[in-house]
Amino acid sequence: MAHAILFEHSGFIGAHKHVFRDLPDLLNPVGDDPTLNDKTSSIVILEGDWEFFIDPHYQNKLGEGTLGPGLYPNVDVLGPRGNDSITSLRPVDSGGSSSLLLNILSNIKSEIIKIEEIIERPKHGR
Ligand SMILES: [Ca+2]
Repeated sequence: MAHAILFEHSGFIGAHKHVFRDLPDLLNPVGDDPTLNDKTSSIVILEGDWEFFIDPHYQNKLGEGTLGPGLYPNVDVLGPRGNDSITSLRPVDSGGSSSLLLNILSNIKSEIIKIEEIIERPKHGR
């Protein structure tokens, strides 16, 4: 499960908020409190690759690419506009499906190697 924690101040200090899924609008969260809108100054990512945005509904992306698991004591990593500006965020779908795909590809590869060995065997016998 994707898991990020937003902190109000740099160095993982102040109010914080656990996020487990797409959060389209920190200012108007459904059934939640809006206190961390435009306030995030440090981030812990426990699982998943996340994207962060200045505006609601994933508009105006911060930084390049995604942030993966790690401790980010300030949000410089999201670029000069990153501090106190996050209003939406989401995990990029990578975890489950791609590792499943990699497992399938790995299994296919090992089957191909077995088949190649079977095909090669008679040649060596001649
Ligand atoms: Ca802050």
